[in-house]
Amino acid sequence: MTENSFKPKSIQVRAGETIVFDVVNKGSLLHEFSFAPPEVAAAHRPEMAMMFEHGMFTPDKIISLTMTMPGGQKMDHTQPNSVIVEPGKSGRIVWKFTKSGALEIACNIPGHFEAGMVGDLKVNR
Ligand SMILES: [Cu+2]
Repeated sequence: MTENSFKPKSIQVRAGETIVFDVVNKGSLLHEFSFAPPEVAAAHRPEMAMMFEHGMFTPDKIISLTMTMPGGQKMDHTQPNSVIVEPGKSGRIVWKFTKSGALEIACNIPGHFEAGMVGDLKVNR
């Protein structure tokens, strides 16, 4: 990952395969590697913006992946299908793809998806 793109931008796997994604951030800002059905990813973006507003992240640092709001509500960014990686570091996701379909790879750090930090992950049968 770098500003603001994924390489490769397209990934193909097979249903039934377990994939180890070792994701390296070669940029100078925080980036996320996540994959989900496009509508799920779209719903996640406003949550991520809220986490930024509440100081869980800065543009280049993870402050905390979980946070309790004053009202007791919990915000959490520890989903198994996403990893947020600081500049110069790497992260890992191990995932077993069970069914075929088209998923979206996205960085949901505010502004990055909009700047084109998006890709596709095709799960073939
Ligand atoms: Cu990014």
